[in-house]
Amino acid sequence: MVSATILPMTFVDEVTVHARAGRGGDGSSSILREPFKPRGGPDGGDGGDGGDVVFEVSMGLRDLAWLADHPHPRGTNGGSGGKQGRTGAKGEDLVVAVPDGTRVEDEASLVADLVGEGSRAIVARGGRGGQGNASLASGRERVPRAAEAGERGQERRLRVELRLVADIGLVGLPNAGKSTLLATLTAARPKIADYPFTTLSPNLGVAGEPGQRFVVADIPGLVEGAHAGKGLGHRFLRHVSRCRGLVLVVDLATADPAADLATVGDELEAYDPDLIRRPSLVVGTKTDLAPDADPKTVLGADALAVSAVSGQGMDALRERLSGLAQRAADEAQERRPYVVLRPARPRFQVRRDGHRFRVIGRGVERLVAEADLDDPTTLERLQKRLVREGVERALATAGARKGDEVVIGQVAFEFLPEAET
Ligand SMILES: Nc1nc2c(ncn2[C@@H]2O[C@H](COP(=O)(O)OP(=O)(O)OP(=O)(O)O)[C@@H](O)[C@H]2O)c(=O)[nH]1
Ligand SMILES: [Mg+2]
Repeated sequence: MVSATILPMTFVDEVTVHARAGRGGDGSSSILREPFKPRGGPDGGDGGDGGDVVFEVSMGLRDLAWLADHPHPRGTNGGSGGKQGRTGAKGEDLVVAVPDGTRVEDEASLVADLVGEGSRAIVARGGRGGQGNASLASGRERVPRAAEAGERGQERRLRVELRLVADIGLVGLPNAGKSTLLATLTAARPKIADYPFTTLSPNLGVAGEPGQRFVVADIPGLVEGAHAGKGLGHRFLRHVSRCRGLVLVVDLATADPAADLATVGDELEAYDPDLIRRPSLVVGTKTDLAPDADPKTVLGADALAVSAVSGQGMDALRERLSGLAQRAADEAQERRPYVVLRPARPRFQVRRDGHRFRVIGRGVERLVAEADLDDPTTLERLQKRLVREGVERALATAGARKGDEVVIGQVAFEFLPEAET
């Protein structure tokens, strides 16, 4: 018998993936031979570029579940060049739909922060196609016999995380009534129950009047120590970080609502001091259960008291919320569609290891990887190129002497500086 289990949908807001872009196609090294022509020309076409891996925001998506199930996104390889100057096909890009607010980091830095419908970034770049011998022909070398190999596609280990994008975030201790507020203010139907940590993943809802809509996020309950990982911890505090305005939700029927409010404020501040400077509003809930509590004295002069049961204070809350959303939008910096940071890097580095020197750099490694080292002409051309790139000088500066071993990519050379030969 076949038995099927339906697993509860989990909310994935963190995932590590290995993205690999497509390899560039090899260039062709074909020589045209035609009857009655003593010598044909080189007619090998270029290889096509490899496909990129691209992330693109799609508003319909809730989380990163697709990436969690497909942690090896790949671009397609480019096609090889052919005879008669035929260019290889470009590899297909893989476009992965991600939710609004997806941040991508590699080991060193932020790669992209994707906010807004259609924001996209290349997270792994396809390799360039190799040049065919037709493109490589020059005045000095009219009939090159070799063609370039295609470049490898970029391969990257990426940490992808979601930081929800919302105008207003509802924050508070577990069981304070946050989800109830979201359900009252918006069409969202979050789970509501009389125990803490009912909400295990953030819910979004749209509130406000037509033309003045704003997105409200119901964030799972915070507890004392959340900033240090307690309870559901900062997994969810990070979703607060992108809310432009905050509503601090406090249950008026607990033993000490003022202390609860202080705890929430402390947790926000400990996580990121900027959070408590955001435009905010304090809302006391369950006023039907605590008719004697005066929210102004307990929670501050600006606080509002509401009850989801009697509906008391709800109209006032709606009004205050759209004011807050407006103020928060005015104060917030313009959201950039996305940032892509590429720190400037020297084109290569020389690392010394005894008498062995390693030259590390994408461009330089590529030159070597693609050269046909058995062909003396190519080898000579490579050597000149490396000199022009400043590799020889850098090696000398690093202390390389004649006869030392120099490793570039997968190839080892003997260091024979031109100056001394
Ligand atoms: N009497 C009364 N009960 C309320 C009111 N608001 C919420 N509740 C109840 O309080 C309990 C908790 O409400 P939730 O909205 O689930 O609270 P929450 O803050 O989302 O809780 P977590 O998701 O666990 O953090 C539920 O049993 C609600 O029915 C209110 O205004 N009056
Ligand atoms: Mg809840």
